Amino acid sequence: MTEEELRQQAVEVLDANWERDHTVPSRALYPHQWSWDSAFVAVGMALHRPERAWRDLRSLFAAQWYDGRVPHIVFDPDVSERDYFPGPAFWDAPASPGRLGGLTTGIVQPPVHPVAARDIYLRCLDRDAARRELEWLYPRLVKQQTYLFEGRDVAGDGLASIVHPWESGLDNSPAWDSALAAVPVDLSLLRSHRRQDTQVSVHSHRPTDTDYARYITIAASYRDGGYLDEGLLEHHPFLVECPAFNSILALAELALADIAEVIGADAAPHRDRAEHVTKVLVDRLYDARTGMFHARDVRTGQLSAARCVSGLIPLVLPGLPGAQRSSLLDMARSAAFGLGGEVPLPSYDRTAPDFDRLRYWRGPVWINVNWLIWQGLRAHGHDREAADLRAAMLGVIRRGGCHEYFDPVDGAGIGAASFSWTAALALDLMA
Ligand code: 9YW
Repeated sequence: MTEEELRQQAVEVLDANWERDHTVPSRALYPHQWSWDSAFVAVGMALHRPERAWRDLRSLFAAQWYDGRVPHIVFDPDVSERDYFPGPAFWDAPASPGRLGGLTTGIVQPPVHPVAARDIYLRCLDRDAARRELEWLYPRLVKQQTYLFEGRDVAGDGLASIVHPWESGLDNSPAWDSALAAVPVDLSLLRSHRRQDTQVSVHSHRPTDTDYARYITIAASYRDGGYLDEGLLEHHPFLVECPAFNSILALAELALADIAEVIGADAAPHRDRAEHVTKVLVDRLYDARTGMFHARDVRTGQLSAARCVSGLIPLVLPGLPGAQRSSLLDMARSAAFGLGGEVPLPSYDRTAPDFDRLRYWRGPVWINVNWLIWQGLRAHGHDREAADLRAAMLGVIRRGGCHEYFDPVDGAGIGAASFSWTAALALDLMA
């Protein structure tokens, strides 16, 4: 497939996944609006349909909660409760402002949106119209950051905690295994609520029933506490500081600084916060013994031993100190992740005994995290390796199509076939 044919295919995927005012990640598997998916999608959609890119972000932020959190899913009221589990009835979220009348989850995802907003702006020819979009979004983006910095600083160290593996966007990553082990498994929860993902996708690719039962227990605990963040340390069963989530939190501040300059707001506090988070990330989540970053279980204070792609994402930060930058590059180039090879980086250490080439975030290649690493390589001036990674990403997409994820051994496309962020980021890579 030529680049032109891939571009055409990617545009068709995005057009087919557009629904009224947002893009669904995949028609079959994910029929609602997902938070960080909308941001990645907007980056690529800005190239051919900027008005839809803005609309997607606007519809997501129209469902923002009063406390600033942006829900990880905004449910489409026209989709049956049976088509995705857990749906709105399970989440039972309090009414929030927004056209969907409060049909949302109560958890969040990484705040990629400021990066998307800045990128759409830079791509828009009508700068005045684009500036008006930024003026509408900016206070909402800031409110989301404030929620994460204040409501979610559970450990009081300046990093945001996630309260559920779904909040990371990397659902069943081995990074959560040690923290999840303390969560009781009640498989009867899956008998009373039928999993929908395993009806439309291959079971051996998806999180196990044990993991899923734990996800439901954790979500129910947060819901039953009224989605309040006070006192989480005393009663919530899962609290983790994720290096990818916090890197994106800092990256968001850098994008907000750029946006602030465009609309005449003060950029300096955003740059200061980005610098501070970068420093705390290094102090708290970097392990000199492995030379990479690891998730911290806030309940025990322990760093996870697992070497996951999330531990390389701090590379996206231009202010990462030289020592960490070079050790992350060494790890990325090592046999564990294989930067420079024909296939992009896997989600988990290829040399680990429990590396699983098919199961979701326990091995497969995902384009969005590789795209972040690609940004990092460019930010640090590693242009040749950035070009190699770009070629590897486009190579698997050209051979396999716009799949949800790819086999890290032979590069075959697996998961949902017409997946929005793969299509959108392919467009961005070819821009
Ligand atoms: C789920 C929609 C979401 C992504 C996540 C990915 C998966 C499963 O699909 O989550 O049920 O939410 O892990 O990153 O946002 O594409």
